Amino acid sequence: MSTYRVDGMTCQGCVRAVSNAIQDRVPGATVDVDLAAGTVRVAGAGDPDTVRKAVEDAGFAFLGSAD
Ligand SMILES: [Cu+2]
Repeated sequence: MSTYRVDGMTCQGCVRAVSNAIQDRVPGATVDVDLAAGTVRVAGAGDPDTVRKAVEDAGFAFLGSAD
C-alpha cells in the first residue's frame, strides 16, 4: 500500500479519472482517493513511476509520496 499526493482533484469526476487511469495501468489495483486531503492510496501497485504516469496522463499533478 502506497500513498501519493496529487494536486488538482476537485470533484468526484476527478476521483474517477484518477482511479480509472491508475487501474488501467495496474490491473487489480485498489485505488482510494481522499479528495479533501489530496491523496491517492494505491494497493497492489509496486511501481510509483507507473502511478505517476497514470496521474499525469489523466491531467493531474503528481507531487510524490505521502507515506
Ligand atoms: Cu473534477
